[in-house]
Amino acid sequence: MENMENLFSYSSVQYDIINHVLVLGVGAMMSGLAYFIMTIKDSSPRYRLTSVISSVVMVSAALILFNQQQSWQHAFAWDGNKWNPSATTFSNGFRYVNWSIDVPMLLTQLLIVLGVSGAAFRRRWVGLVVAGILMIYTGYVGQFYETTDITKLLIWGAISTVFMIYICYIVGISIAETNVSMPPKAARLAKALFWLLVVAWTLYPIAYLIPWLSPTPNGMVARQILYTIADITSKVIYGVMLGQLATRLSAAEGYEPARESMKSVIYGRD
Ligand code: RET
Repeated sequence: MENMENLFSYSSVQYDIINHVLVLGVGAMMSGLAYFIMTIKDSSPRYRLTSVISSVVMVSAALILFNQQQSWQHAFAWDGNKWNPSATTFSNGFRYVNWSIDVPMLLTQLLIVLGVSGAAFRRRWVGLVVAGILMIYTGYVGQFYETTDITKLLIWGAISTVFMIYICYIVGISIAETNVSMPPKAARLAKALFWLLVVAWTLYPIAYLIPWLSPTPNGMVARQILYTIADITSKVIYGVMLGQLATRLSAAEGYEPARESMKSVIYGRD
């Protein structure tokens, strides 16, 4: 019963919105999976691991979000007027544990598309993965205190944030370093990816702080909406952009995809 969602009764609208955004999340991950599988040959073989990794992330995220949605349905009972807590509970902790798969994957695929390799890859990769795991598990510990001890929530959250800042720094320098040797359009896309990552990832600590910022049923609705926006941007949109970057770099290296990319449909041929 550690999570604050279990402490409230919800109106039918509040309950439904949470149920619906969780299903939206599952749908986005399943769609992403289809997209990443079908666009794998838009890039040359050296970049294709990014589509593979995106697909892996989609499977893991779709499964956990489906589980969240099912457990939301079981955690409350309708009394004709309100949805009240039932004998089973809802927990956001599943998300944190699931991030142990997704966060290392998302960071690995970035290094691969940027073309970081050899000793530099190994050094950066270890740093990013270790910091990612520490960021997640310190936050995981902290979220157990959200209904009992806000000070502990804030302290663990602050520790976790140090690791997130370190990750953003390593990602930032990796993008800056590789930007110089990229064609201008690809370089711009890589910079946009950096900002997308920073903004999307920041939504997670905001969701973490909701029990402190707004300990109300509407706060809980806001939290699940924030999680869903963060999930779709940090996994699906991020994966699509990385795929586009891989396609551009492949084209600059002389690779000809079997068909046109969506970009050339929308903006005309380069
Ligand atoms: C926590 C705890 C509070 C402080 C910070 C956090 C950061 C979480 C992040 C999670 C990213 C997850 C992703 C999942 C994708 O699959 C743990 C909430 C900084 C950044 C990208």
